[in-house]
Amino acid sequence: MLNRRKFLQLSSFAAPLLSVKNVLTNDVSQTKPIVISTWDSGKDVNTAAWKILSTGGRALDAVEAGARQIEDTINCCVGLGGYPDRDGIVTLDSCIMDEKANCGAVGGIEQIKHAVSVARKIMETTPHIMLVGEGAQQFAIENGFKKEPKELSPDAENAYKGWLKKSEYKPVINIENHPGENPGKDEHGPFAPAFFDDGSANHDTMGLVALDNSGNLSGAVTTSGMAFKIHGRVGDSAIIGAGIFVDNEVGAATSTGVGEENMRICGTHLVVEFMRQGDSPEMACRKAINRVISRDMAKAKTFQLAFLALNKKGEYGAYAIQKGFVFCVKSNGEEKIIPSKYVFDTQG
Ligand code: SD4
Repeated sequence: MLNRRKFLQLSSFAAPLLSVKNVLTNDVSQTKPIVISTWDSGKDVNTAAWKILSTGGRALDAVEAGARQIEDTINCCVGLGGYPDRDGIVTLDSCIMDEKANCGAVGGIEQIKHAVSVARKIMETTPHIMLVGEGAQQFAIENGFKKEPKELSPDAENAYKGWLKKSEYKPVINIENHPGENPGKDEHGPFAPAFFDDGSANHDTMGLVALDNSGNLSGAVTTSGMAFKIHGRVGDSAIIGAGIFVDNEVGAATSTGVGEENMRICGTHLVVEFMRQGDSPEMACRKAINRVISRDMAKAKTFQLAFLALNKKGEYGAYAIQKGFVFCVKSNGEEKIIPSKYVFDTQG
């Protein structure tokens, strides 16, 4: 018979195997609290969110703290250090949603660092959900947010100068190459840079969703949006149901990639609805990706779009159109960067 000591020895032997299984299937059950976030920069974002989740805090506070962490990072691809629009102006989109379907969003806001906190302020203190442009900035300043200088970060400045030579709006397929973990071309070094030398941009969005100890879900997303976009363009990261969606009975989802392609299908809402019908988070993301691809396969090969989802049990999963999307997970049992499953390997 298996005594307790033997069982513990066996389980500690089995733990690494179980965690390999989890990487392969992304299947963990009854895990809370937990936070998952887009791209490898999600690792530090998760750490910020975890400070709140691990001490019994609210998922809403955790996702805001995570988004603020990356908005604070200087010279980063998300936030005011990100790439500007075609007129050389950085504009941010963000949205946030809690377990009661309260939500707030901000689109095309300039010179305010913490777009996610403006979105939360809109959610908590106004009868509205979204403010955009000058009105959003005015609201932020009235509510004590500091107006930041207009200048571009050094990286963004260089990229913009490079881009101006041709001034063509041609988003690159956003990927990250992790040697060993994510086999493929590593010509951009151990981690693909956010921005390539010719002025083209990689990824610029942080989306995260969390489940707290009380079993409540929340999500937030923040971005400088597609580089060199037309001034005034607002992307999916400001749209509830596209950038994020939360249904506390079911699950939550977030997205990154070409926002227009996500907005066409209200992607994160769709992912949550698939989970409601019984799909696992990964299958729900896969079905939303299929919805996009089935409309125009040839076009889908030319852009990146990825979904990341978490259900009420703390199970998570992701799916991307292109190889190269990674996401980060943090819970009591795991802290990982996981390469997402994908449909096409056009970069390989
Ligand atoms: C947008 N979805 O503005 C964002 C861009 C993005 O990684 O996710 N980039 O369309």
